[in-house]
Amino acid sequence: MQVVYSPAHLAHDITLETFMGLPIPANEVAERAEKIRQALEADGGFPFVEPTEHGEAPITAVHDPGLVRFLEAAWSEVRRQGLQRPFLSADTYPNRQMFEGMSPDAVARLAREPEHAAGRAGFWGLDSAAPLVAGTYIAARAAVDVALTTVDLVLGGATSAYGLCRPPGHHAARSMYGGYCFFNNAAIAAETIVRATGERVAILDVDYHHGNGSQQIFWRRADVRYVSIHADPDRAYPYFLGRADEVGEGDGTGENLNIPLGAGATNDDYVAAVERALEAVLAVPGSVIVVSLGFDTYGLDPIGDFALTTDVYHEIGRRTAATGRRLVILQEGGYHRPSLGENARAWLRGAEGRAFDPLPATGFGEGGAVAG
Ligand code: Q9C
Ligand code: ZN
Repeated sequence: MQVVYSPAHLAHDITLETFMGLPIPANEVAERAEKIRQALEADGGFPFVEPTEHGEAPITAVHDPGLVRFLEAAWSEVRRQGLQRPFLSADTYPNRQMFEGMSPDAVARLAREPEHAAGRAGFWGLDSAAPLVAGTYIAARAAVDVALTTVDLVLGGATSAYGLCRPPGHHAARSMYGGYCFFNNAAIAAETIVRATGERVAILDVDYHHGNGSQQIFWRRADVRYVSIHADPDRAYPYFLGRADEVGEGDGTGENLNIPLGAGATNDDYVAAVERALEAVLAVPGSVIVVSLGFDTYGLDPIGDFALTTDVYHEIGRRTAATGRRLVILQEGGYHRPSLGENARAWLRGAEGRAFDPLPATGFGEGGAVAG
């Protein structure tokens, strides 16, 4: 299987994030993508290709141009405004209750982008967990090109291809970034496939978190079905979307399927959920599935609470490919760095119908010891 990778992600050089008001070591770091790249290179069965530039039009096909302009200028604004911070995160968010009792017209007029960079980050951002630095925009644009080049390979005849997207994308909504995501790589890919083929597309999201951005973008759409397995938002980010009763509206009614799982979900729980999800995916006509692939479902993930093991990723990849659909597989989350490479290798080999032989001496599983 071909792998699309760009070193441009290294420009999104993140070391800290904040959690509940305190700085903590960042989860979404460059080492994640490098670990996956190294493991797939060591495997030998994954030819690497560089992305080609696809421009801005596929991005504004799903995102507000205002979001693109904000992300493009955000860091130069931080500097221009003399803000002494290692990364930009918001000071104040426009909580919906701030406008309680005001008409939708009044809210549209009043809730507008302010001048201060920390207010702008609140206007466009979901949360404080998506630090933005000097190289974020260039890396986020490259991640979109990685996704779109993966689409090109599959529409060009490949059965499947993998885009090593970083930063990830599924929390980014039409007019909002957040959750380590800036542009919604999977949504941009799905929209591009719909426009190129006229077929319906299904997104299968197996990241630990609910892909609120993907759900929002296609909420009223009949042509893109969104199916997600994730931690119940009662206890996990993004908290305010991802419940089982969210089914879409208008033309999109019935096209959104959320499968929330409890803490400690096992391989068996997860495979049962995958069976349900694949049934919903196969109920849609069309030849392509976009997979939002996260490994934060892994038992040792620092921000997840599921109990999955490497073997089950091989099995899920195998079952997803056994649908007979072509797969555009795009990387989302996964934060246990020592296991990321093996988990990706297992999933992708499963999707190709190849056996999984663990690489010798990777030595993970022992308190995060990093080898290789
Ligand atoms: N203490 C993705 O997996 N909250 N995004 C983290 C950590 C944000 C995850 C809290 C999680 C975002 C793509
Ligand atoms: Zn995630």
